[in-house]
Amino acid sequence: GQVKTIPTKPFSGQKPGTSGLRKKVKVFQQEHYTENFVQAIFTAMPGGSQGKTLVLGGDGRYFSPEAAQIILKIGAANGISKFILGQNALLSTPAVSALIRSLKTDGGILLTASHNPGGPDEDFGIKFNISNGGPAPEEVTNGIYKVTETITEYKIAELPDLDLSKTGDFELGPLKITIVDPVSNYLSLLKEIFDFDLISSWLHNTTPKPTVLFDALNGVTGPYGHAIFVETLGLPESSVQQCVPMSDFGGSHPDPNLTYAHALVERVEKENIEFGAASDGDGDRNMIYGKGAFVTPSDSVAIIADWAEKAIPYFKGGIKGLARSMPTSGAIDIVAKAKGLEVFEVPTGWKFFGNLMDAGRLSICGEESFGTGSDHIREKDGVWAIVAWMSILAAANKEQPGAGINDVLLKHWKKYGRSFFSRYDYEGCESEGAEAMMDHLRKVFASSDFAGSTLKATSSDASFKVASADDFAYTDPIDGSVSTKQGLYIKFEDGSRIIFRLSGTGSSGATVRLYVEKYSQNESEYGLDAQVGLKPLIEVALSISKLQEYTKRDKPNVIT
Ligand code: VG1
Ligand code: CO
Repeated sequence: GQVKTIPTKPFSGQKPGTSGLRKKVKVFQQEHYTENFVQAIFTAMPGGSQGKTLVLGGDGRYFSPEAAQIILKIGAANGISKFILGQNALLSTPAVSALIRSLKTDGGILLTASHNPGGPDEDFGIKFNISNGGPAPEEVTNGIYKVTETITEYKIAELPDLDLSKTGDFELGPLKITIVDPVSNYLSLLKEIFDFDLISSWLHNTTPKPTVLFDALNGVTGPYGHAIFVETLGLPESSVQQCVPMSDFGGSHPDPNLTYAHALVERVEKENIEFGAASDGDGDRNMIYGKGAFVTPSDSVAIIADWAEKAIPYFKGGIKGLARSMPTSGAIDIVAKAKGLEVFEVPTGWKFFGNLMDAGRLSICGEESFGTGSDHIREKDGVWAIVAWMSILAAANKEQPGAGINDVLLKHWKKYGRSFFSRYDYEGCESEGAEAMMDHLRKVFASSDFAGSTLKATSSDASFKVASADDFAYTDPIDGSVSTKQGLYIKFEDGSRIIFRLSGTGSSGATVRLYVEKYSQNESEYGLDAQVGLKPLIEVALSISKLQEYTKRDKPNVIT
């Protein structure tokens, strides 16, 4: 194909956020918009694009096939030599990471806006991952952004569209193309990590048999879930639902939490299902939910870390270290302490875990936002977390026949104490008001008498003494890079915390996230609803931030 150079002008705002560039489909469909960003990736990728091999795939959302064709043509014009694609451009985010690593490619391009809704009027996204399989670090994403600010032309090869529907090896102009089944490489990785016989024997040899429900929320993990739960573990078809990937996720929000995964929650409660789980649009998030039992993501990663050596063959040789994102509760810190392991606190976003894993200092980590994973790949991994939980239940049943999710939770809290945690999301706020609220908090923090002051709840006489308050900054212990302004936190003397952040994954407006955490070692509190225990802290957070005044919102859209 002949290479054409097309003149273009920069678009503002092509700055990758917490996880890639996410905008409305209509924004990506503007003439040259997608092309500019794709060209910027090839221009800014480490070591240049010449002769490189990349994995390409995504969650199958609307505009993915069109974007894939554009990437192939611009890639060909920029000297990329080979693309490995998932069939129909489908690959879960963890599967892309696994393919990059097992085929030792130079990186990958992911077509996803994760848990954001899809369709002609919803979101699309493009993310670049580097050769370790993880999201590009800030240095690279800042480089991409810089190119988009001054771009004057892009190169594109005149090639026919590639038929994405057939697997096999192909040639497209100068490009070598391999189209793979999206599931098989990932499935064999999971089979190396977990003891599927152990899980199977728990599922089939326990009386009464535990029931399972996996919900892919019409996202990309449907085929992965079917291959694992039905084909590998021999569960009935009724144990998976919404497992056909849809370009608009069936019109719903493919985010596995109590609000958006209500179809799962309802069936689990109605049918007394022992083990329920869901993942998000691109498959990197997970929710664990059994009858009457919800596992907070902060507890989930702590419990996986606690059981890993016992229940998961991959960790038999020992755990290197643990980590969490800053807003995630400290439950995992307590497990680390008990096991004598290093634990790291990094900013929000999976890209911050990669260096620690590459350096051999991190095995298991998680985020409060339903993200859990390990160093088997460099992305969080929803299906991995779900199979990890089944492994824990299988192992727990050997010690205590009939043990369910709640038994595992209670045992954990009795041993380590319980971190009550909740996040309030105020979606669709005006950016100006949200920024003003953050500025207001920075001013409050800056006053010399803030540390040491006492903040009072509004509906009770509870009060909290401020130990410290700051804007979270992180220095990467491996490469020394510094990331500032990663969220405003107040730590209180009793160990409780309040955190404010603005989301970096939205496609328009601002989302304010408020996180609250309180640690308890009082057994009589373990059964409490988190919202009850956290009420005084939430009141303190709302009054100190003047959130209602700045955002004009009296309620969050989502509470997790
Ligand atoms: C959110 C979560 C963050 C997560 C990110 C990407 O970011 O809070 O923990 O890493 O989404 O997850 P933000 O900036 O909106 O708070 V995914 O599944 O969207 O790739
Ligand atoms: Co996701």
